[in-house]
Amino acid sequence: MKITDAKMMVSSPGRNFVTLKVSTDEGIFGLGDATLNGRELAVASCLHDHLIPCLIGRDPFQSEDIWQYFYRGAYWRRGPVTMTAIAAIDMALWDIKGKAFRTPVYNLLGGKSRDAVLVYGHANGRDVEETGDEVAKYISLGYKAIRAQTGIPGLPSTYGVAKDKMYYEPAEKGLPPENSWSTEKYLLHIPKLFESLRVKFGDEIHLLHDVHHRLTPIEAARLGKSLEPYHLFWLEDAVTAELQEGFRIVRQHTTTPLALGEVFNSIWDAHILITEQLIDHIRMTIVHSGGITHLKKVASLAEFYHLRTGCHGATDLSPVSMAAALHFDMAINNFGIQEYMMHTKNTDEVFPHAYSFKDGFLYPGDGPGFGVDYDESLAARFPYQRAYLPVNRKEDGTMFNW
Ligand code: EZ4
Ligand code: CO
Repeated sequence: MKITDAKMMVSSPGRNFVTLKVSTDEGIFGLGDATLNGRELAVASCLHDHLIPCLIGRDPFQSEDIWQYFYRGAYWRRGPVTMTAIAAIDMALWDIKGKAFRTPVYNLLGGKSRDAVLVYGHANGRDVEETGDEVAKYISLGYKAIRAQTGIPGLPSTYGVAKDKMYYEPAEKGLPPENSWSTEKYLLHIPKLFESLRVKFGDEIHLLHDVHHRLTPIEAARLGKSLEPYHLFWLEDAVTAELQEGFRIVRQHTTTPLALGEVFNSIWDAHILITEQLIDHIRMTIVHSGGITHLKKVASLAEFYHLRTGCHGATDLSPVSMAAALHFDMAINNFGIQEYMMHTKNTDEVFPHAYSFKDGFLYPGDGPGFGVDYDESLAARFPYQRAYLPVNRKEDGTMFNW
């Protein structure tokens, strides 16, 4: 089989998505997601201007060699733009292979290791009361695991508190919006949220929380300790992780399970975290970490160090990414949990897909490949719209992490 064409398509059915379609001389095509929130066109150019010309004519079954060609074969390695572009190609190749063998991709990765994929949903509110109401809503929808975020008294905006409750979308059209932040106010408030949720909903429901890279190691240690009575499933992205060694400090002080890595692009962002067992869940995801080919190696290394996965799965990951993650989640032994945010109706219509939600679990479907399609003529009705994630400042105006 030969790759005859590869087309990079940008559309905005509710939000911006970059989608790669790789076609072959046997009429089979594969899809890959290349969406990098707020930097969509950089990945589109990387694919269109630099990688696609080197892809035409290759054998799509040689996904390992093609991966190595674009990673090892390049002098300039890693980084989110490059690794997302490589991931899109890699995804499309696995999709082609599944279709060629008429089997779901999970069968090519070792077959089903479980019946279904445990997911967590997103409850958020302006205050503790409203977040509690949202948690109740997710429980009634069948969710067994729920991430809870809340507004912080005295701050005009907080990460994770959405305008539209069902479709959380942090990117905004136009130039980047500005949020404001106070570590002191945050640290005082968050334990009150989880105390209230445990009183209302008991011990069984899995609760998660995302700090979104806002604390220093010792502050994260304090938060982790103060949340221990409420036994979180995980505390996510407590500290920015350019300095992996920083997690030694967090780890020494708290037994709250730690999750990290939605912004990581390769094993070289996580090798110390994994081999020193500094975290419990690795959140690297297929689209931003070099595709299935790289992530299965990361998950295998993590398996030997008692880590489980927890792939990123926000709305800026297209249904192609979501499906790829589900096939991966089904197949590996050390799967932990999968993040899941519902896409809007427009997104679902542009990307018809086989996966479905029932009682807190996602099912990938048993069709060939990933089971996702892309309606090009419908997508053409939703052109790209410039949009950015917010930036964040401390209350005195100092630039901070978003
Ligand atoms: O901010 O996907 O856990 N989920 C998250 C997301 C991220 C967005 C960034 O593009 O942290 O809400
Ligand atoms: Co996150």
